[in-house]
Amino acid sequence: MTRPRLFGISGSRAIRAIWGMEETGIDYEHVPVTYGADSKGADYLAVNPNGRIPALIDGDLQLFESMAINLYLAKRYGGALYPSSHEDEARTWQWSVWGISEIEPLQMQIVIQKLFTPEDKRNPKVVEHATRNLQRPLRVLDAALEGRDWLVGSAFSVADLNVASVMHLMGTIGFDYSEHANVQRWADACYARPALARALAKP
Ligand SMILES: N[C@@H](CCC(=O)N[C@@H](CS)C(=O)NCC(=O)O)C(=O)O
Repeated sequence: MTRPRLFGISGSRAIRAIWGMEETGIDYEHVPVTYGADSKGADYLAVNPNGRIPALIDGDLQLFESMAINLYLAKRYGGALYPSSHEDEARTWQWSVWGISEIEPLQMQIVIQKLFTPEDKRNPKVVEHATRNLQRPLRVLDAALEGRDWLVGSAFSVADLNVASVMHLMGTIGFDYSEHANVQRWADACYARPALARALAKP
């Protein structure tokens, strides 16, 4: 049987799915497509017509969207990484969608300012506004983690993987979690996963 193929470099949103793949422990081929011209060539557009990374090919399945890729990988290959009850499965979907809708757009505003805008062109108001607006979802996450180590069930799962992988850039932009101690504790535990270290070591 052909190994699953995962497309995308680790220094991009593809890290989410590379981390997910590493958590499953299965044998796979990593194809380090970049998000520039690489992802706009005809060969890659046949894999992901959006011209974005990551994407996955597994047998007859071609899949884009990092959250969907991780949910699929966890359910198919991840054993206990995927929840066993319908209720926990629904909570996992909830958190996965929440990460990309409540956190990512605000986080990206800060990322664009701090990492992709020349210093003389930055607008501190954008960062202030996004930082302020992030407090509400972070309070929600902090409350959900009160008295528990993980978002769903009693062990690290694809719910933690998906939310923490979306939020991975928060570390790069030096986001201050001091008002959200549960988030900080949980993030530290997620980012200490050996699977993430292996994923980050990939091109
Ligand atoms: N919602 C997508 C976002 C993927 C995405 O935007 N990836 C960026 C790299 S960080 C990309 O490929 N950008 C190239 C482009 O937009 O042309 C996911 O989570 O998979």
